[in-house]
Amino acid sequence: MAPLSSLLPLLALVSLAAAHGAVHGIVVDGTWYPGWNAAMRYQNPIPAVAGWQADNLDNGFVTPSQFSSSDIVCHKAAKNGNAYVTARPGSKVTFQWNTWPESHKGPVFDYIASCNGDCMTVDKSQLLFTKFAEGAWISGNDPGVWVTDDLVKGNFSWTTTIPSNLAPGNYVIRHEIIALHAAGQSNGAQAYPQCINFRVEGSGTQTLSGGTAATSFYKASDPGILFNLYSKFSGYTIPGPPLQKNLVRREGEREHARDFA
Ligand SMILES: [Cu+2]
Repeated sequence: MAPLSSLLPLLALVSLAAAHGAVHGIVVDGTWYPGWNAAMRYQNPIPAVAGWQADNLDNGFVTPSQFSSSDIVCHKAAKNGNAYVTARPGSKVTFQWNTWPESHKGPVFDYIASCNGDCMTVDKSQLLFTKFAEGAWISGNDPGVWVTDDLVKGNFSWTTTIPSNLAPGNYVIRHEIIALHAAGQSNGAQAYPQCINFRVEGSGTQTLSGGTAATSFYKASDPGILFNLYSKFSGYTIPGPPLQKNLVRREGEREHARDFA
């Protein structure tokens, strides 16, 4: 039996990983697909799942000093997922986190990029992302009510919709929470990106154009990144590229944050 002293660091790692959370499942129109969880890297062979592999067993987040590094794309040292989630334009997609601490308030985003081929082999530095859903501050201050509170209340889940006329093809959806509980100090925000391979079927006609490399999304000095949650604020500037409403909004569709409430 191993001495207790040699087990303690391992226990600390496990509790940190559990405290932060990861997308351990994706539900599309009622069908469950496994996401990535860090324990899978110890399995042989590593299971083929649509969630991208990431080294997020340690502290579990990407800091602002790494926002221009490849780690911001799909989390730390991410490697392509080896399977696909199947969806259609208009599919309801739920990202199921295994847990999320209530203290980790902040914005939640969904971005999508075409793989222009196979997402299992695409070079992540070539992915150009379009933001198609977002939510952030809802009301109050110090710290106020945020969409992450709804995520926690909703059994750690976040539901979004595949763009309603999206052309068939292979896509990476990058779902992300940025936790702001320590963001009042420089380099204190915590990004938790999670990438998932999607195969979109159907007969949509809208292709993605433009898009932004994830390494250009955020700067450490952005007002929504360097932000004191524990102050008397009256608004919040959502970081990152603009939401592409033309991609996702059908006439009369409500804003995501309210949909989610
Ligand atoms: Cu944490």
